[in-house]
Amino acid sequence: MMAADGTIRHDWAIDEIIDLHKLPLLELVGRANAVHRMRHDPNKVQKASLLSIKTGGCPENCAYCPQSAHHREVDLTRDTLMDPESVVAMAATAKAAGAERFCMGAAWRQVRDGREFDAVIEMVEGVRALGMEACVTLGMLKPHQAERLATAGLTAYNHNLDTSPEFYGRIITTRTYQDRLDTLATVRSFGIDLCCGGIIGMGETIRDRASMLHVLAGMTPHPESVPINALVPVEGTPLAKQPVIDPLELVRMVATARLVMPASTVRLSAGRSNLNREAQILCLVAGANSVFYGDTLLTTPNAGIGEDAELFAAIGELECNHVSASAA
Ligand code: SAM
Ligand code: DTB
Ligand code: SF4
Repeated sequence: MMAADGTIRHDWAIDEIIDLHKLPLLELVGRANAVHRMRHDPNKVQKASLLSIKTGGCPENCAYCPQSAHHREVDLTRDTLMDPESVVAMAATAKAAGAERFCMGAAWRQVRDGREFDAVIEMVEGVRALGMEACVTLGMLKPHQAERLATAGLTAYNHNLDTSPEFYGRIITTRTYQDRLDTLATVRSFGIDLCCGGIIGMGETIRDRASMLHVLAGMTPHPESVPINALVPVEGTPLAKQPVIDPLELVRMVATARLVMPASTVRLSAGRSNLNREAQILCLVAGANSVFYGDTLLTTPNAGIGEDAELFAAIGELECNHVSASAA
């Protein structure tokens, strides 16, 4: 069993990760917190704001996703790509409310060259000009597209593995795990940071969770950013009836991610609205150091800004700019 020494390793075995994950909870959280403190400011929680710049109608069939065109029963209004000016204005509002990072998501299978991609480039440039970090998630990318994003100053590209290679085929069949890995390698080759994580609570086993962490921790370097989402079951998706997970499962997943990727930013992502203040704080103690901030994620409700003001006040961040805005 490894000591909690914060060493960066890329050779974790799945069984080693499982052993960490099943440690007694207090031991696991204690070790994760020790590693966290070696590598990060324990009082700093980065606020990232999320905006759906193009909603719904996606050709992929991800079983969890309300934006897939395959799930016709979902109550969601499709929307075309937003215009860059409004997006950058929303980023400015989010910044005024305390967000340091602005993440823009498009329900695309892949990027296509043309007017829409040009508009996304403009959004990235605009967000960077505000002095914020910019992240986009646009589906699969070709090298020349990654290059354009890098030139526009993109900080990070979000592209999740979602689950283990073994469980993946139960969740998505319109693209392969290898497609995901190929896009990640393309992004990386242009010097853009990777934001890559997954979802728990889709019916996968603990071994699947460890196996996903094994793939992430096997990357050199580790993804700079690792979002850990808890499934938000959405009516009309194939996973609608999946029970909401126990918050302590999220605590274990965050802690294990922190132990195997000591220097990465671990983002407590979707599912936070099902966690009370204390459970969220436990996740932060266990090594999460970022949250999505604002009333909505992409299409589903997030923890509210008011509740987050209480959360940040409780952990001692007394200056929480309380600005009410949909993109904040
Ligand atoms: N189409 C792009 C893609 O899949 O890469 C970007 C958008 S997609 C909505 C971004 C991520 O959101 C997914 O990879 C998934 O991890 C997460 N996500 C989507 N729906 C979710 C849900 N209902 N619960 C939790 N996470 C979800
Ligand atoms: C990530 O891992 N989680 C965020 C962000 N990356 C793009 C998205 C969560 C989406 C939750 C479902 C929704 O609101 O549509
Ligand atoms: Fe499309 Fe992304 Fe949703 Fe999958 S997760 S259906 S690729 S928007």
